[in-house]
Amino acid sequence: MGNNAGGLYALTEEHEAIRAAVREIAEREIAPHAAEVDAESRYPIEAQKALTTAGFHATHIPEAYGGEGADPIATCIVIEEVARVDASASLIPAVNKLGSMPLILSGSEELKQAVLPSIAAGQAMISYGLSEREAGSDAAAMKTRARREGDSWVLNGTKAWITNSGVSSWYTVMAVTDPEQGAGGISAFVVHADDPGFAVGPKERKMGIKGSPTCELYFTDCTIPADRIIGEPGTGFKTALRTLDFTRPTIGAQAVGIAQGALDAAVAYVKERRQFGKAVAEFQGVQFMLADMEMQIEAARHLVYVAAARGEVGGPDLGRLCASAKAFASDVAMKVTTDAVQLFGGAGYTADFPVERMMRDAKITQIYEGTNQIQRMVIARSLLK
Ligand code: COS
Repeated sequence: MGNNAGGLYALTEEHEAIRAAVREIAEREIAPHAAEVDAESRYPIEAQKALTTAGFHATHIPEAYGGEGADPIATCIVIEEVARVDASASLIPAVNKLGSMPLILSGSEELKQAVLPSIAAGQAMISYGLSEREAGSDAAAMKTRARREGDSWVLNGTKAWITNSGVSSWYTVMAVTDPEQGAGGISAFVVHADDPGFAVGPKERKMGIKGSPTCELYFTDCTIPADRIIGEPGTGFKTALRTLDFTRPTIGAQAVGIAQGALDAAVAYVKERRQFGKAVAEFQGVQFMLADMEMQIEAARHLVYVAAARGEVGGPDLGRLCASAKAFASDVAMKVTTDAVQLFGGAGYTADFPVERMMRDAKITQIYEGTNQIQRMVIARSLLK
């Protein structure tokens, strides 16, 4: 629980040291490739190597499984600082957390020992398979099935929009084991890319986060050992939603990072750009825009850290707080990146500057890990219950 007793938070010297270390790596080894990664829709392999070498690829994994055991705020800071230069690359630590949280929260000790050390060591990554084409916001409407056969589970179906698919070795997959039970008939499993009957589809062509592959997963009599189930049969949907309570703040952190990157670029640009005989930074209208961007980012950052810290102690308002952090920060990222493009004028609309990429990347943070409409539903349900 450390510094976050009661769910309150304070940033420590260690947090600031982590921020400085990640920023240095991000600027030196990730930022120089970000435009090319986006233009070519290629995986940011340089970022993966740099983050893995420095131990920033999956900081949340507990020490018992060879990880850093970093607190949730530290993990948010890592994601934030990587997203500040390249949102696609920030999905390496973010999706490693998303894919492994079901296991950390609900898996057997044996399964944790079988999977988590490879992720902590940077030998493998893990993705999260909940959504299907016809089961996005209504996640419990999934059709992928898993049936028990002797010492195995056999999976059939298709998962959609799976982040980092193809580059991950492990996949947490939610599937229906008892169709009579609705959400209570869904179970969670860990599938390995080499398991028979598992395949990854072609890459989606996307608006943003182009460096992070998004594909379908195909299960055709995909056969896995019986002990790859996470928790008891029928607990998978709850595990999947509980996971999101721990990872929606990390998407908030990604959004804060994207927004900060756009503000930093805009501040530098308006000091250089001259019109009407002076730097555009000297116009009060521009200054007010910058001030609004700064206020929103700082507010989002603190809400994200509060929500992340609350995960360590739980409480009835955890889901509401995490939904608030994700929705607020991602709305801020969309607004701030759009304003950054505006401050760059015509130049901002071209790929010569990073702000148009940041604006495209920001959009997904309002959609994935639950649309912001779903976040507002979660918040309102919690208020009204
Ligand atoms: N933690 C643990 N359990 C939870 C939970 C949470 N945060 N939220 C809900 N549950 C439980 C409920 O208590 C319920 O169990 P009981 O029937 O035993 O009470 C069960 O899970 C089903 O919950 P609910 O009835 O609320 O499910 P709905 O089908 O109404 O769905 C929403 C709830 C819409 C909030 C959920 O489907 C959701 O978050 N959808 C978005 C999915 C998403 O984020 N997709 C992105 C994928 S990751 S890129």
